[in-house]
Amino acid sequence: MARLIIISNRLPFSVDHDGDQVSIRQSSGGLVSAIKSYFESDAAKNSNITEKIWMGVADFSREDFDREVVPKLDKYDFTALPIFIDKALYKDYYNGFSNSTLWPLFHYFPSVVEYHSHYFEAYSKVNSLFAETLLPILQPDDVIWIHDYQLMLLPGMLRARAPKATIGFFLHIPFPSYEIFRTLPTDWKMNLLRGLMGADLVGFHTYDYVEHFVQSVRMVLGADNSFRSIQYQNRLVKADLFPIGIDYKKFSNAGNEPEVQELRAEVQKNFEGKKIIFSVDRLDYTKGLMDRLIGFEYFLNQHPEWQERVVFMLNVVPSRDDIIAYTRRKRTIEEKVSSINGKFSSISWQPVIYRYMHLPFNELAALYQSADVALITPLRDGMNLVAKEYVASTVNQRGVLILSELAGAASELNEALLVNPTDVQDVSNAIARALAMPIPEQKQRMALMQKRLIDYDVIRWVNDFLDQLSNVKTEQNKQQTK
Ligand code: GDG
Repeated sequence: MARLIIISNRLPFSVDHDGDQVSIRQSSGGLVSAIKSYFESDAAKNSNITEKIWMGVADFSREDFDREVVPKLDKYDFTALPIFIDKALYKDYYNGFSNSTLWPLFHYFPSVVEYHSHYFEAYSKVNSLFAETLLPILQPDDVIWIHDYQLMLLPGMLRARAPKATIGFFLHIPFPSYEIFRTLPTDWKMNLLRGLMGADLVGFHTYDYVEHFVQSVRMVLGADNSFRSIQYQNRLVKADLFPIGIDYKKFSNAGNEPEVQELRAEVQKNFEGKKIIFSVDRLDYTKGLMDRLIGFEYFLNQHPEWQERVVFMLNVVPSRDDIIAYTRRKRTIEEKVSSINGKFSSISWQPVIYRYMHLPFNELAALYQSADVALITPLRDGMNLVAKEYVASTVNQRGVLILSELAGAASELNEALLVNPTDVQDVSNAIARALAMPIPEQKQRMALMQKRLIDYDVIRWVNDFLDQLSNVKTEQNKQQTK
C-alpha cells in the first residue's frame, strides 16, 4: 500500500474571483488531463494506491486556500499540497530559467536562450522549496512522481535527504542532443543532470530523447551505462521511453454530447461546400505558426482551384504573454493572417479564420470532428497531444492528419502525412494531397493510428511508468544484496 505523490510546477486548479463570487477552476493542458483521467480510472481504484497527493505552486493566496479550497477539497479525489512563492522569485524561476533558458534550448532555439545567473539561482531556490515542503511529510512507502523541466533539480535534492525514497521523473518536452545541451554553462548542466540522476526512473516521450539524455549523462557526469541502465554513485538509474497517450474515449465519445452535435451542425451549415483545415496551439514560437501560415499562403498561390473552397481555422491559445519572445510573435502572426485575408478574400469567402482564445471543451471536440484536415506543424514538440486527440475524434475515420516530423508524436503516427514544417513546398503539397485524399485511404490511415492510440492510452502510460518504477526498485535491491 502506498501514497502516490504527483509533483508539477502548478497545482491543477486555480481560484477565480468575480466580485464576491469565488470559484475553483480546473486547469487544462496535457499533464492535468492525463493525471486526472488516471485518478478517475478503474486502474487507479484497483491499484494499491491509498492516497493521492498533488503538490505544486498555488496561483492563489494562503487565505484563499484556507477559506475557499479546503472546504471544497472533498470534491477532489486528491489532497492538494500547495506551495506559496514570492512573485518576484517565481518570475525568475518560471518566466526566467524555465521558460527563457530551458524551454528554448530544449526546443532547439539557441538564439532565444537567456543566460542569467540570478535565473538559475531562483530555479534552485524554488526546487529546494519543493523539497523542503515535501520532506517533513514523506513516508517510507511513498511513490513520488515529478513532472517536467521546471523541477529537474528536485529528484537530487530529495535523494540527498531521503536516500531510499522511490522517485520517478518524467520530461514532457524534448531532451535535446548533447551538442545543444552542452552549450549550457558547465555548472548548470552538471547540476541539472545530477538532479535528474536523483530519480530511480527518468521517462521521456521518444527513443531519441532517451538516447540524448544517456549520452549527456555519460559525457557530462562520466557515468557508465549499459543501454538505458545507468550506474551513478553506486545506484542504478533507468532511463526509458513512455510516449504519453490520451484519454481516448473522452474524445471518441464526445460526439454523443448534444451540445457537440449542435456545434458541429452549425459549423457544417456555415461552411457548406468548403473543406475545413483546423489547428489549435498555444501561442508559442515552437509551434511553427508563422511557417504554417506561409505554407498555407503558398498553397493558395500554387492551387488557385482551391480558392473559395477551403478555410483554415487557426485557433491560438494565449500563453506566457508576459514574456517578450511571446508577445512580439503574436503581432507578427496577426499581421500575416490579415495580409493573407487581405490578398485572397472575396465577398463570400475569407481563407483564414483566426481566433485568439481558449476554446471550451465541447467546441474543441466539435471542431476536431468537423475538420477535414488537421494541420499540426510544430518546429519542435515533446509529443503533441492535439494530433492524437484529432485522430481519436474523427467521425467514421474520415479526416487527414498533417503532422510535423519534428513532433514526438510523429514517431508513433506514421500514417499521418509527415512534413518538414519549415519547407513551404512540402507543407503546400501535403495540404493539396490531404484535401484530395480518397475516403478509403483516409479510413485506412486513421484506423491504424486509432488502434495504436487505443492500445496505449493515458491509463497505460501511467501504469507503465509506475510499474517500471517499481521494477527499478526491485532491481536496485537485488544489486545491493549481491
Ligand atoms: C507539454 C509538451 C506534450 C489546447 N488548446 C485548447 C485546449 N488544449 C488542450 C489540448 C491538449 C493540450 O491542451 C495541449 O497539448 P500539448 O501536447 O500541446 O501539451 P502541453 O501541455 O502544451 O505541453 C507537449 C505534453 O506536455 C504532454 O506530455 O505533448 O509536447 O510541450 O490536451 O486539447 N483545450 C481546450 N481548449 C483549447 O483552446 N479545451
